[in-house]
Amino acid sequence: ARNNIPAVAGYPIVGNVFNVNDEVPVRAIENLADTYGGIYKLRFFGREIFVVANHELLEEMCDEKRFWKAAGEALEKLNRPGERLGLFTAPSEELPDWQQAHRILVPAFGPLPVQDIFPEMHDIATQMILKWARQGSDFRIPVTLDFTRLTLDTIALCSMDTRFNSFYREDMHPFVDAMNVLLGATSESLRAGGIIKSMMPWDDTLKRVGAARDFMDNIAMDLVKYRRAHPTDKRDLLNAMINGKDPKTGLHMDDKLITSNMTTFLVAGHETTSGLLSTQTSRVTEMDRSLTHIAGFAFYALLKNRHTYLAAQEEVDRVVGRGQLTAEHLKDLPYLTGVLRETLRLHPTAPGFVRTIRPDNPNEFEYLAGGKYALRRGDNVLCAIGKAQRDPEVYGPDPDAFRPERMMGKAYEELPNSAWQAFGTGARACIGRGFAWQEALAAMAMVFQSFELVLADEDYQLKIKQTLTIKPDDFYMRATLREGVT
Ligand code: MNH
Repeated sequence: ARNNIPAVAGYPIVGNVFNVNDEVPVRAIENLADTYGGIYKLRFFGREIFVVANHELLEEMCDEKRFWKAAGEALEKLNRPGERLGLFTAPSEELPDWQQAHRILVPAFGPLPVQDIFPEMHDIATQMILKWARQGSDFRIPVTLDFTRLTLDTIALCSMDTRFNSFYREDMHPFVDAMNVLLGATSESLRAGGIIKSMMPWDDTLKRVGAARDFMDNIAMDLVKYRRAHPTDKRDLLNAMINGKDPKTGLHMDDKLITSNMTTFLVAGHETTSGLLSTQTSRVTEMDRSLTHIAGFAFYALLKNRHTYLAAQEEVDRVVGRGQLTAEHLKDLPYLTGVLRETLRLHPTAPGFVRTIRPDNPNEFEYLAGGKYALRRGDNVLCAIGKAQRDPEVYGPDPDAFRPERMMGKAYEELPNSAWQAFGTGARACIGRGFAWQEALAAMAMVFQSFELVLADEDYQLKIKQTLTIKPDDFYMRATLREGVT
């Protein structure tokens, strides 16, 4: 049954390296499902990786009794030998480092602590609003950059009471540059060019990545040291890690483990959320045509999107009005919530995760689709959620259309469990989900309160850039203050 899984035709030795050698590798992987179906097999230099790209099989892969997370090729590249492992890239939840950090941090990311930091999120979003207002309606807002500023400054302020002040500088905080070196090289190393380059004796990628890692770790380590020297009683993530005791072992996290999780939050906590915000805003007048495959569909989507823009604005005006946004308002924004869910359905900013047979599962083989396919212990399966979340079996005849309504109320509740997996699943699911949700909803509501938005380039087609996560590229809009906003 393992041989029933179709293999993508490739070349000797390199295998399928060139099949995914796309500007956006995950897009190439999603597109292969149109030819090979909901499960298929890729080979890179003799190493096999399975891809699951429909909802039914994804449901099985999300079964915690049979499978669990494998860090996989991309994430494992982010670890350095001998280093303490942050939550995200830890190869297994059996590792003591993962368990300790998980037990201490899950409560710190709970609903109440997240609500406590609403004022900090509001503060940073206000900086962005003021900047846009000052720049005036002719200014081309570099959307992805400004949302990167927003989410980076927010995670830095909320997690360790530090201001990166990204809205007050032209360039990005050097942390972002270092992070881009790291993520860029990681993505690159999975592509044909990168693989071949890494075989060259003069290739300095590892050295550059190492330097970038040192730089990021030093920023985080300085923050930990500073906090130890200047204790506060703030209920932020840094204090949670410094003061928190593992309920099971009674132990504190040491500085190295705190540092590596701090770096993890700074990376995981802003790339994904900024991508979410900027991609969702692109729906204002445009729809992702590169993904729909149906050229004429864009026109329909265009009209559809104008309607969703107006509906979102109407909800904000009705629920929040012109006064100051509070954390309570966020519970009463079902349409905006649907907008964010629908955005992450079409453009999951963390576009996939890897699953494998659990070590405590006694079976050597796991069978899928009632025995039709088999996976063997050690096989890695990339769950291509960007494709599975567009499965017509679940989302009907228009899975590529942007329709927030299907992500609201009863329609949303009745979706099968794994129909929407943008935050992952099981013990290794996103720890920052509530954090990201509050941040994204608040920023979106505040932008709608203050501005009328248009595309800066009327005929802009969404371009996607992938550096591990996906984000829109070259996307600019203009913002005009709405009447009565002061
Ligand atoms: Mn986040 C894991 C998506 C925001 C911190 N995150 C995951 C996973 C997905 C994910 C998917 C599971 C990956 C896997 O199975 O390999 N995360 C998102 C998205 C957003 C997001 C789409 C925003 C939108 N994440 C955040 C924020 C933070 C954060 C904000 C921190 C402040 N995420 C994490 C951490 C993990 C994770 C830490 C790893 C959890 C673990 O394995 O224990």
